[in-house]
Amino acid sequence: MKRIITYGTFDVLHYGHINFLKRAKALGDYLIVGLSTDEFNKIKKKESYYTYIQRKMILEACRYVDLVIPESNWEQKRNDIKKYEADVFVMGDDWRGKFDSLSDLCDVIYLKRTPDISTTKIKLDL
Ligand code: C2G
Repeated sequence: MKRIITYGTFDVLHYGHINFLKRAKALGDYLIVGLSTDEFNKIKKKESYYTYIQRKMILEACRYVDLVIPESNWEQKRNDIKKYEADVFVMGDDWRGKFDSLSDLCDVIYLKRTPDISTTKIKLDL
């Protein structure tokens, strides 16, 4: 059972997120998503349209997601990787290099971001 872990806000879930989650899941058998809490979003200076509970419900409906856990700070990743026995840590390549320090614990992979889609773009276009 190859376990994959990733983190994010995943607000107003769109096909860019789904394309990411699909490829992340394809790296193994079980995908854990650390979903940014509303409080952590404030630290990330990110306003989200949906609350954590709403974003969690939507994410749990995604066929590629097996478990959603709260992401409440920047520092929890190492403990999470150990606690959930993750074999792979994966993020979109806008984060390329930022989490290489985790490579002593698991594989660290960055996947190409899906171009021309973001929650901000959706808000502006609407
Ligand atoms: N993503 C993507 N393509 C897009 C938009 C997002 O591949 N068009 C990916 C991002 O690279 C990220 C994931 O989808 O890996 C979630 O995106 P966000 O919710 O924007 O994540 P972010 O706010 O960057 O939070 O500790 C890590 C942070 O919580 C990451």
